[in-house]
Amino acid sequence: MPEPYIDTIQAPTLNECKAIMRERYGERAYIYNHKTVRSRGFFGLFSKENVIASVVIWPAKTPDPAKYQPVVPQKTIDPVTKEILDQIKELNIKLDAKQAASPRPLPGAGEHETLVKLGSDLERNDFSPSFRREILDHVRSEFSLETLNNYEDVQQQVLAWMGERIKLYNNDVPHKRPRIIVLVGPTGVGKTTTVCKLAANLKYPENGEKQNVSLITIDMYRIAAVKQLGELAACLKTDFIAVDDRDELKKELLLRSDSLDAILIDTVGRSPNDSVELAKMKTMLEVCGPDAEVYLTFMASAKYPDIIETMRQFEPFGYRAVIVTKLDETKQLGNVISALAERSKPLAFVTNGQPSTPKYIQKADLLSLLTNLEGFTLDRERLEAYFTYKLPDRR
Ligand SMILES: Nc1nc2c(ncn2[C@@H]2O[C@H](COP(=O)(O)OP(=O)(O)O)[C@@H](O)[C@H]2O)c(=O)[nH]1
Ligand SMILES: [Mg+2]
Repeated sequence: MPEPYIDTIQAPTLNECKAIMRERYGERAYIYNHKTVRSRGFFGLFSKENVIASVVIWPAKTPDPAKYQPVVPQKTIDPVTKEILDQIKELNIKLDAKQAASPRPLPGAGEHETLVKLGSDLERNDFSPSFRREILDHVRSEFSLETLNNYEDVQQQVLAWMGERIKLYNNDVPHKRPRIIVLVGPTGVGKTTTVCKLAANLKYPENGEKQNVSLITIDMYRIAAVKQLGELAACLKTDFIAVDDRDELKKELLLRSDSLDAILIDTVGRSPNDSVELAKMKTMLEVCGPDAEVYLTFMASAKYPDIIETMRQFEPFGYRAVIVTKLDETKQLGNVISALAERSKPLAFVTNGQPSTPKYIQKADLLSLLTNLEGFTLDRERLEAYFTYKLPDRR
């Protein structure tokens, strides 16, 4: 497939971005994503809003170099600036949460019927109020009254925007031996089962070399949990050990580090509201080192506020990506999509069945997340083409 040309345009308003886009590319271009950024002046004074629009030109057409020099993004940021930027990001997240809490108009009487229908479709799929507003605002600003009449078109564009907002975790990179894979998350979400699915995947891969793996549990409070993992480990013909303190974990990791390709750690199954417990677990897991791949695990059917709360509670573990379990139990994935998008957390795997076999775990992919949303009919071919060229850096 020929590559499209993609550009980023910055201007004080979306309309000005559109005008620049038309001037550069004529009718072949459209804005597929935009966000408003605010540059903050000293003490919050003199702040200025700018819109950054991502533009795709299809079929590809490059602008006249005499008229336009693409801006090369600055790659290196000094540590002090980075810290300030991080603080601003944090403040913005809090501000966004506040704004989300104060009602801005969702579609009501007098709005185009497409917006009303879309609003209710988003709601019944459990999208968060702030994500629903974001999507609807996007549609209001991108579609003219005339194009709004084509619901099918609006729907495909909305699915594409949703896909844009989900990051996928790319794990196909060379790993240091042994990989240490840790699953954290609330009780009952499927951590133990998922650890075994991952272990089975590494031990009996469809392609590639068979890996030598070992399982460790620090879920030592429940005899049943230890027994559960022990039995699963036996099925996998895999070494298994239960540890209950930091020194023991360190010793076991050292013992295994020369002979193994991967060590998978299943963690404690107590309430995540028990902050003392979580702090203890965090101290214990520190011995895994900075290269440990920590994944946060939660269920697809969890309510949006609970997912956000879980993400907050497990943030200190520095998890790299998320595993969403039990996709087979729900079709309403708006909660998951909203939380991942709003917290910018990449999705690594999804699971969709009780048995601890590789069949029931998959690498995350956008289309399967978006396929089953209620009321949405996904045009697979069109979106596949869209994602192939829109998300190269996230795959
Ligand atoms: N339907 C379904 N059930 C699952 C899935 N993964 C795990 N489970 C079930 O969820 C329950 C809790 O799983 P477990 O691994 O013990 O959760 P943990 O407490 O987080 O370790 C068990 O009954 C599992 O069989 C899944 O992908 N789909
Ligand atoms: Mg468990």
